Amino acid sequence: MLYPRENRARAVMNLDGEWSFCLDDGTGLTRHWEREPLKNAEHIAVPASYNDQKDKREYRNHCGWVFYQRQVTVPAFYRGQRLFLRMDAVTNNAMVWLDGSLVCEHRGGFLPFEVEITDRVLPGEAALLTIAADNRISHSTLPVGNEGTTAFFGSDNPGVPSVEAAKKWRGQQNAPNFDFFNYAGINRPVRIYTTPQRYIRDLELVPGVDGSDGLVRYRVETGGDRCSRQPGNAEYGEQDGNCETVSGAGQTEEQTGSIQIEILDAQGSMVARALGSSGEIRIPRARLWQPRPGIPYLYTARVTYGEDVYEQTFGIRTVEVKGTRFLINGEPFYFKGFGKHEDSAFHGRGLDFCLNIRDLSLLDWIHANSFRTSHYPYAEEMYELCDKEGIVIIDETPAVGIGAGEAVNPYETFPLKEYHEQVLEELIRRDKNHPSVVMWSLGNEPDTEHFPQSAYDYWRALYDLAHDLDPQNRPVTLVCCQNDYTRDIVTRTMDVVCLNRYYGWYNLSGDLDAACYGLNLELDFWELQGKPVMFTEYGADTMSGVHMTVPEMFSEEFQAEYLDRIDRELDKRSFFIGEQVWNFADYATIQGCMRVDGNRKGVFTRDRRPKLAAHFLRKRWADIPNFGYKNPETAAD
Ligand code: E8X
Repeated sequence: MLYPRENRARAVMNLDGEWSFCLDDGTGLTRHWEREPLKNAEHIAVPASYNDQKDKREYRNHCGWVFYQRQVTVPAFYRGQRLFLRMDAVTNNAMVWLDGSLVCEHRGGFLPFEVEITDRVLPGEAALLTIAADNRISHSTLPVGNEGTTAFFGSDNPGVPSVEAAKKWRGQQNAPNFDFFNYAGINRPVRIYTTPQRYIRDLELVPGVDGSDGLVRYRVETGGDRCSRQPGNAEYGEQDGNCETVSGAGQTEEQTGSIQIEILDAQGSMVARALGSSGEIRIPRARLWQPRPGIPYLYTARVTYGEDVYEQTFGIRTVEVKGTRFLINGEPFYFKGFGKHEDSAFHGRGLDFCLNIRDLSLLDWIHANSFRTSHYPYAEEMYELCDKEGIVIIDETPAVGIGAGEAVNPYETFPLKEYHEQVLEELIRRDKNHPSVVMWSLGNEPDTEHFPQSAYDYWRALYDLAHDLDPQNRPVTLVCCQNDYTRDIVTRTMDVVCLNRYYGWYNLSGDLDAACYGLNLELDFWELQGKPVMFTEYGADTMSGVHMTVPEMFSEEFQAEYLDRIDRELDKRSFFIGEQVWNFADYATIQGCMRVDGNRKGVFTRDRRPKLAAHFLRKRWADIPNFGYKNPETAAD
């Protein structure tokens, strides 16, 4: 799916700003709130989660639908163009109406969806746009919610629902089976964009290297097999019969001949070109996309098709797992970075450009080279920034929290598979061209221990699907929870073994000697598997401002010492290819007796001030190069 971009053939109308807003009282859908201006509406900012915008418990803890509304007038001079309405993310499920009629629905809160509305709006006249968002989570959603219990941190009264929630929401309640606040609403931009009648629908770019040349395989998908019938725009309706059928498959020679692709270098000079809907382009003496501090060199593919044009930046770089190494451009890469969240004061999970810039600046400051989009796909703008700044991304689906205790086999009990396939497909379709994305994560910390064979069958099928779907065939992983790793038969089959481990925090709490001992027992096990292994999480909750001379848990000194001690063990293992600390910054989560105003494992505070550990990591990572940190000769391949 292409990101909306304006150019000489396309316009983009951004619908962000202040919208009208109502929490559903349970009657919104049956009473058709979408048909009229919302009554007793409040003002709300888009994009942003609604939860923290008002000082009301009902906003923070709402469970169910909410309604957003605004008038939209597409300019009269857009007449004759196709119009698409695109929502980048509505969390978790969405319904969208124009003037009271449903134009689309979408399941899933972290990926874009769009609908052609050429026939639904009259350019020059106002239309009423209503978007409803449902934040409910359950064992059949991704991320996963618990049902029939009170909270993530376990019910001390099994079977007893939270009284307040039960009363207020007719027995419904949201009980995340994950450790971040279930921020909801229109979290990312809403836009209308235009295209000519025959248009470029998608573009796939697969970079490769041949000696000093770059080789780019490409495929263009087009749309516009019928001219749209636009109200008040009869001339377009009448042209129906003259439109050629042009779409991805089954294109004629003559039609594909009208597709042109030019490759521009970073200065905008054309360095190669080709005709046709697919093919291979050679770029002589290509410059590679390299992670920072290397140069993340970007080319632009400019596709033209009839009147339409679309430009997509891309990088020439290769990614491959070989033995126990993770190779970028053929060289063994070492991951230094974090698991992150989209999380900030007031905005919740809403797109915040300034914060993204700031976060990348901090990654630069601390000499990190990568992060994981824990625990859901992030806003597209972030990937674009990372493409430009040379930050490496492990791109994760929203599959966090699959598991329901040792008594229930989640893979046989809950209908997740199809939905999981859908999000994986949408994720790869959206992010396939980003050079920054070097690996897919199918999910975070599922139960792989209690029902090992079911887990294997479930995750291996997704692993195969991800490889099939990705034109670049990037490595695929599944992020594994601290568990009895000897029982887990799926993690060891992934391209990279990604471990979340808390020796010295959740287990062997505070005892770093014992923690290192336990960690080494486990590392001995992984050494035998012959795979590259990395930490995608390890960390310690830390209250900024708490200092100790003899470091104990929750102090800044403890967090720094914990990282130092664990890192020294990791350094001894040549198959260990990376360290991503949990978490980049403190963030909001569900309240509970293990959380003091959120999860405090941030190396930065929520307002991005460094804790002591940030200075430690900055020093450590300054001395760790992107490539060749571990002696490749000693790798077990
Ligand atoms: C934590 C992290 C959590 O925030 C993250 O979303 C997933 C958790 C640790 C699980 N991983 O709690 O801070 C640890 C289980 C240890 C037995």
